[in-house]
Amino acid sequence: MSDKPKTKAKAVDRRGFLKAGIAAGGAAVLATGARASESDPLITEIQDWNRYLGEGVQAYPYGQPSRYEAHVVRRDVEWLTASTESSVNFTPLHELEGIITPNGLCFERHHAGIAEIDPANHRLMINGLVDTPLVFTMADLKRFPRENRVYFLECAANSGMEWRGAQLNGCQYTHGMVHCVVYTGVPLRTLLEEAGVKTNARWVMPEGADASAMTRSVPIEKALDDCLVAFKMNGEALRPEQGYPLRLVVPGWEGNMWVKWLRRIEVGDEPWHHREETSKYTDLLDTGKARRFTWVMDAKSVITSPSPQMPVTHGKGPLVISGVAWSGNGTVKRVDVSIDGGRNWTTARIDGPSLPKALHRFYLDIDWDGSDLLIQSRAMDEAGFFQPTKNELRAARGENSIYHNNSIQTWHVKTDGTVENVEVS
Ligand SMILES: Nc1nc2c(c(=O)[nH]1)N[C@H]1C(S)=C(S)[C@@H](COP(=O)(O)O)O[C@H]1N2
Ligand SMILES: [Mo]
Repeated sequence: MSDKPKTKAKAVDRRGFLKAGIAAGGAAVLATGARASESDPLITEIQDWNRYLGEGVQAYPYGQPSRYEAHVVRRDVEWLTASTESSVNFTPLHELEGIITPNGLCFERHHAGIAEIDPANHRLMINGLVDTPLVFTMADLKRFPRENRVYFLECAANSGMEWRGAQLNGCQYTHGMVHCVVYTGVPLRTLLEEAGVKTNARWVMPEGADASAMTRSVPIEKALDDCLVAFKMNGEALRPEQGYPLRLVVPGWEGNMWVKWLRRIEVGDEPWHHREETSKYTDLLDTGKARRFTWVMDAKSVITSPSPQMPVTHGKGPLVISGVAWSGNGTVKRVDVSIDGGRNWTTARIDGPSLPKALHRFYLDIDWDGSDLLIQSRAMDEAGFFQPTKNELRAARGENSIYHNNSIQTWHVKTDGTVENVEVS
């Protein structure tokens, strides 16, 4: 292990922070681990699990994670939970790797609880400005050509509690209203063409079958572009909490439009101005005016480890900085990481698939000298958009907003390895 010469860290302000060595090209980090000659009973002795037969095939065969992973669960924030029916919980981003969110860990946001629907009793209607209003059963939908696509879903309120200052201690809470899965479904375009869209059609309104009857106005261009009517996630049926048996997928656009328990799509010539696009999911500016129809989720990223729930426990030396980046504009082209609060940036290594409107995994492998770090990540998407700093975002959009906070997150890694949510000025 190469220990860099130590220098004492100063106060928690950006100027006082020292740079830890960044491994050139990410390849020069020395391997960690003990020498095999140092006897460790866990490797030299035969352990019980190596000696005795394990559990047999389970009678109830849906697989579960190891019991040692029982802490890897969705969590909520008590004071953000109005009632369990109108609620949200958060994806444990800090525990995940790669780009796919396991089904049981996808955050949930419901306005009226989880509708329990027998797929045999589920229908999807297309009506309004169409030549032939149609009603589909689930079996009907499964006879149309289908597609598989990987997309992130981000609630517009993700990071909303961080607008005015650093608040929640963990990327699960600050950034956990995002998930990314592979959907299987029928292009909405195919179903609209089947019904025959009239020439004066400009908007569609998906509606949910839950007690909130969630509705949003979606422009016809988007409906005919990449939207999917999906019935599978990560290969298996949608989970009840994700809209079983059918949900709308609106790639790159705010989660609220991804109507779950999808029962109807009305085609019209103007937007409906419903609750979720007027009093909610609009961005109140300092001028008192509100931005509306801000659908695209802009370039964003966060370091998932180290982070407050994922402290450094191994001391100085090789340290893997891991994070996720995404953009509703397409692929993420580049992610930069700073370890000194944004003064110097190093281009991180994107590893794994780079798919449009999907999570991207990035790494920066450093040699930590044990001093305080202010770690940040900054994504740039294929349209050329960069994530703003918190102050840049506030200058543009004021401090009244909740939604669409895509600003740069800072974690303070302390000398003892603990990590805290902070802001730099
Ligand atoms: N029918 C219906 N669809 C809905 C909602 C809802 O409450 N009812 N919540 C919306 C919101 S605000 C978000 S962010 C996403 C959350 O999707 P998820 O629960 O799969 O994470 O679903 C959207 N679709
Ligand atoms: Mo949402």
